[in-house]
Amino acid sequence: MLDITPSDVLIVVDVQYDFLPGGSLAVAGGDEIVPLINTLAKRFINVIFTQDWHPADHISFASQHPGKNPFDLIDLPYGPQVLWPDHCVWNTHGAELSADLDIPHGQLMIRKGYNRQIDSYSGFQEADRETLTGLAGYLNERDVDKLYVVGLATDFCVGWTAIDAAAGGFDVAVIEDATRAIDNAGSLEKAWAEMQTAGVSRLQSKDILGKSVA
Ligand code: VGL
Ligand code: ZN
Repeated sequence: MLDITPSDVLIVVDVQYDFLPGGSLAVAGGDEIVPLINTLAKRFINVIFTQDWHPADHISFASQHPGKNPFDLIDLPYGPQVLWPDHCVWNTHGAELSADLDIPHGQLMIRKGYNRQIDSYSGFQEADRETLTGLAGYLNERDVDKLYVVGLATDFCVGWTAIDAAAGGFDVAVIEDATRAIDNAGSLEKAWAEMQTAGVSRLQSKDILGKSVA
């Protein structure tokens, strides 16, 4: 069993209504992980949230590209971009974190994707791979070495956050059963392969809780 130390950080990625059943970009089973995330969070002194937070005319929305549909791939100045249904528009219900999260000790919220022209799956940097969010600086100032990542979606915001964390020199693990995936066009398998290459550990919640939590 893994020992969680007082300096370890749990990052809870994008547990927002638009990614939960009934939301505009619903991730299958997304609601199932909320109780497990609450249980895991009790083991951590340090919990950080990310929140996908887009303007209504965000460049990642298919609605902004005439003739395009959600899940189409386009080329943007910073690289390929999957187009999405409108989601997580700031100040809408869909952008709110689930009220079923019970993590009162959460200490920081990183909003991402608020620049109209650049998407941001990762909690560390935007999709241009230049614009930083400040999260690495925050963690480094706090002398954090080890990160655990949970939330939605495994193959996009969880995966990119974990890979950027590893690239930034953090020891990072994704707790697989506390994530759910979009899994579009092989994206989940690809994300796990990329995470493995980046040195991200793949854990299950029982590795931390010491028992299987159904
Ligand atoms: C996400 C697609 C678009 C995510 C965010 O949270 O994984 N996916 N925006
Ligand atoms: Zn988004």
